[in-house]
Amino acid sequence: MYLAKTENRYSFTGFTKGFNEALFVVVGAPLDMASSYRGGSSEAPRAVREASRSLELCTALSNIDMEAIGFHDAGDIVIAPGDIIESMKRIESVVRGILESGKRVFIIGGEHTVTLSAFKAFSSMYSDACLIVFDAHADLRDEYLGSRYSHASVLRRIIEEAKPGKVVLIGARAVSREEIEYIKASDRSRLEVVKVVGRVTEDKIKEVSKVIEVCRSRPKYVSVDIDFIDPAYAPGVQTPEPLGATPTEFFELISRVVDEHVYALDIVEITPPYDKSEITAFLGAKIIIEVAGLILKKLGGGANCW
Ligand SMILES: [Mn+2]
Repeated sequence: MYLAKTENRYSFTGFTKGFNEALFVVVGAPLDMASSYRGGSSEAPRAVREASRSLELCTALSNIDMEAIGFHDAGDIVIAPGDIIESMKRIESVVRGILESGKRVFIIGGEHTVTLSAFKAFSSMYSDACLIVFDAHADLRDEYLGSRYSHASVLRRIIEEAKPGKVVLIGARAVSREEIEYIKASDRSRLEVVKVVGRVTEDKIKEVSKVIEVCRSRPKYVSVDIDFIDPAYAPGVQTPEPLGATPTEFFELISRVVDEHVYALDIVEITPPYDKSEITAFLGAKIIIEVAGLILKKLGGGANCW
């Protein structure tokens, strides 16, 4: 069969499963319009797919054979050049379509603004939803550089417009006074922040587990702004911020967060033009594969590798 010798090098992991058979769907959202510093995140879906083809598919954290499970790669959402509002509507409608088909969706951004659109689709289906965000920043400004749809305002817009049941922000090592005031004035049952600066200690892992407890049986959307991880390990980001976690520490934390109720995950702000040696793209691809394995393990499905 000649097909065994061909591959789609632009699909996630290199071989794509049919939409109907797949539980996991990968989609690119190359929105790169409202960033304040350096651009290039629209290149991330391509870079992450390329990196994914060189990773093994036996997961490290859950010992699941993801090669046997597979992903459907839905391609990239078509962005309307220069029109952020229309582009955001398209992201929302594509993500809603995937979720309504009963799939788990992995969204490769794009800048963090992608999360606003994708989470709107999510919360319209799951009113009680928990949004778990890993981010060096708080993204809670009312506006930034005159824009209300800036990546620096995305969490604030999500809270106002999509009304999540609960937001847990993990990270927030680089915040402004305005954002600290906003956090202090917020209802803790709606917005909780676990500040992570530097090394992730055992106590910090316990704190995250405790805060996440209220979301245990609720539908969860996990948003990973890759700048949560230290720029030494994730240099290809829009706004690098020192004193981040190592990838090992990040995987410790996310493995406490992910369970069978995670229906969507996005990875945002990967910026390939600044990604020396493709370090950040590989990390992004690894996160998707590992989280899929963790979900499957909790669902009691999938075959073990070892
Ligand atoms: Mn962010």
